[in-house]
Amino acid sequence: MRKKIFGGETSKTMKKALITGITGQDGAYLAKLLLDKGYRVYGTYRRLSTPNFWRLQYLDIFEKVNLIPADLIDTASIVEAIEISQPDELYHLAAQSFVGTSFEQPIGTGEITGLGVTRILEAIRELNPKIKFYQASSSELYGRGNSRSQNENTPFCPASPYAIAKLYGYWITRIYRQGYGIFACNGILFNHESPLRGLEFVTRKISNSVAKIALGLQKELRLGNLEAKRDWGYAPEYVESMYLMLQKDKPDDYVIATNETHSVREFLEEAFKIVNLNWKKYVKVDKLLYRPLDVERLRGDYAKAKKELGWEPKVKFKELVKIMVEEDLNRWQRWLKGERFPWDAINYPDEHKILSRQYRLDR
Ligand code: NAP
Ligand code: G4F
Repeated sequence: MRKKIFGGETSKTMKKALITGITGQDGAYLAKLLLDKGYRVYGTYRRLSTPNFWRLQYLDIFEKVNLIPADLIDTASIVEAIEISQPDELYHLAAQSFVGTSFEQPIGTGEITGLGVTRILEAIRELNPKIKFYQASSSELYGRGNSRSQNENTPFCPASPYAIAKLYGYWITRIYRQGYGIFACNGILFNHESPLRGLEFVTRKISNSVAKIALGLQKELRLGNLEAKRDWGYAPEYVESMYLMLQKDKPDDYVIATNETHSVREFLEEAFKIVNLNWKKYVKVDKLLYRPLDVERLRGDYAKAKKELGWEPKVKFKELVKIMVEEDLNRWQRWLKGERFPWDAINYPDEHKILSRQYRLDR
């Protein structure tokens, strides 16, 4: 892997970016965007027993990015990643990003998603305070607050170990900006989805299951809280806002959203409509999939991003559902015909085989 790092000359004018979490949904899309803009792109990945580069392969950029092993709990590896890549811009996307898991692993989530941000900011302060820094903040910060829509001035009310870790990340980013003059921005991104979304998140769980049910590969779909409402946008558009924030003259924080809110139930209806099936025949609500606390409703007001970054969403709810269901349908059809390609769904276990603390308590 290291061979790739030293494999190419960097011209003096070529901008360099380091992306933590390049193997994730946003990391992959952002890497593609920056490569298209002429950046030399470095990305950190975790050593796993089985490599996890399918998203980079899917976007056909695996050979174009430079990979550096690093873990957010290991400061030395972060320092090394910065020393090797010497970035102009650092996009910090790596995190334990699943809210459900944060209830199972609250301490690990705090370490990785919260303290991990300080490890990176400290490394920047020590090594090169001129590096521009993007922090992947989240609409989960607003949690169970009662505003009808949320903007940069709305009070936070986090409702999960994930959200409180992100709140820490948000504030430490502001503290390094104000205290040390580091160019550090928070992108407060509302939920954004795509065919590269992880299978545990509700949108992709639905699109993948709908495709399998339509093809006779799955009988039912078990879900938790259908009444939760989210502001869902399209991930490739959202990563563009990250880039735009780091091109400004001054660092600031921005809400990125669509200003629409839809329930999980509405997502289901739309998704099953695409394959001409009635969702009620296939979906079972499973109390075991409810979270100890859930965020009821999110809707983001992106007026500041529109005014100052010139950013606005183009893909809205119905089109997003269509993109996701059609792509999962297409993948399963190709797979059944014998085609082989980089993909996550084929190795994903049935959720009933995953025994969590919640399952044990209820049984
Ligand atoms: P994702 O697909 O889950 O990707 C997370 C990335 O973090 C993966 O590359 C993962 O590596 C890496 N990672 C996890 N633990 C790590 C550790 N201990 N050390 C180093 N790397 C680690 O998440 P995403 O949807 O792209 O989201 C990107 C960021 O935006 C996250 O910080 C997330 O919390 C935040 N965010 C996401 C949304 C959204 O709707 N997508 C909204 C707001 C904020 P592996 O591939 O090895 O697991
Ligand atoms: O898809 P979700 O797991 O996403 P959630 O919790 O909103 O978090 C995502 O968005 C955040 C931004 O607001 C990010 F910061 C975070 O990293 C992540 O990307 O769940 C959405 C809703 C929840 O209310 C959940 O209770 O769907 C509900 N839901 C109902 N049944 C389910 C299920 N969620 C999942 N994952 N699985 C279910 O079976």
